[in-house]
Amino acid sequence: MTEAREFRLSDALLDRLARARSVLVLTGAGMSAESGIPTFRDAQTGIWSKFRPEELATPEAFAADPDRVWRWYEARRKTVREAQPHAGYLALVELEALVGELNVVTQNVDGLHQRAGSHRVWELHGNILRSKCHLSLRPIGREWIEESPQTPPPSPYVPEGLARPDVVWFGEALPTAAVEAAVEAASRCDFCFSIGTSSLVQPAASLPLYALERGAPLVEINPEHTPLSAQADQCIRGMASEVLVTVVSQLQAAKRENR
Ligand code: BJW
Repeated sequence: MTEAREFRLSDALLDRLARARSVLVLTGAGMSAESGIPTFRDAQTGIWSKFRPEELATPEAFAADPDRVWRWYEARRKTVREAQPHAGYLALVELEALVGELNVVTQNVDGLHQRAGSHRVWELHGNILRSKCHLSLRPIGREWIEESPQTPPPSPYVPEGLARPDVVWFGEALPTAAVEAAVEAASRCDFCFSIGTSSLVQPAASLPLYALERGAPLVEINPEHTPLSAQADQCIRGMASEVLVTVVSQLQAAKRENR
């Protein structure tokens, strides 16, 4: 494994990427950090440096104090609505045109990959801008939410139901279609990037292992060491935006040379 001092892919890995027919990109909160959305576990700025996860991101927390949890998510929704995808997101859109197929599997709930223009995006932990009934789990439209004076707004479907964010809390099952697509993409890929994730939360953290089992090279982009680092073929210790712009430029140059 190589710990790159600069933000470039090694020549051997660049060659594998240039020949890849299916690329998997797994992203976590670090991908959105440079767009101004706090990560979860970073010591100084992470959301959970101020709150304990079990107080806010669990069904039990919502049952105990729905108003508190709803208000916390309202504040985070505001941040997400104001955020813009950074250059790394745009680099991933460019990457789509350079490889056979690109699947972006994200743990993020902010929708920035889709807003940047990536086409094949699988959201493992839902989307913070959507809401659903906490009992029937049926989707609730933004208009209903905005017109309600209550926090949380009541469910339009079930008398005792409340609106809750359409995200996946600890102990909850991930959306089946997204998990199936993600496992399938990981098992099929011939190159894998893990970007800006602590690689701690399951089942997302296991996806790169499926890629490794298949023999795909794994590149981690993260300024910090993670439990996945030891298994990566290369760890690029930089910020997602700068590294992705560099890697995609490298690939574009390599493709021009081979024309
Ligand atoms: C940069 C950067 C820059 C900074 N550039 N990098 C197996 C073993 C043990 C436990 C479990 C297991 N299987 C399941 C569990 C339990 C649990 C779990 O994994 N717990 C672990 C903590 C141990 N998992 C679950 O409960 C999951 N559900 C489940 O498995 O259900 C099973 C089931 C089946 C059938 C029926 C019922 C149940 C659900 C997990 C849900 C996670 N939800 C959250 C909240 C989402 C909503 C919200 O936003 O509020 O998802 S928790 C939080 O963690 C969020 C994230 O998506 C997720 C991952 O965080 P991430 O992305 O890794 O962020 P950080 O902050 O941790 O790391 C950021 C990284 O970026 C750092 O490394 C930085 O260095 C780096 N970075 N700036 C690049 N500029």
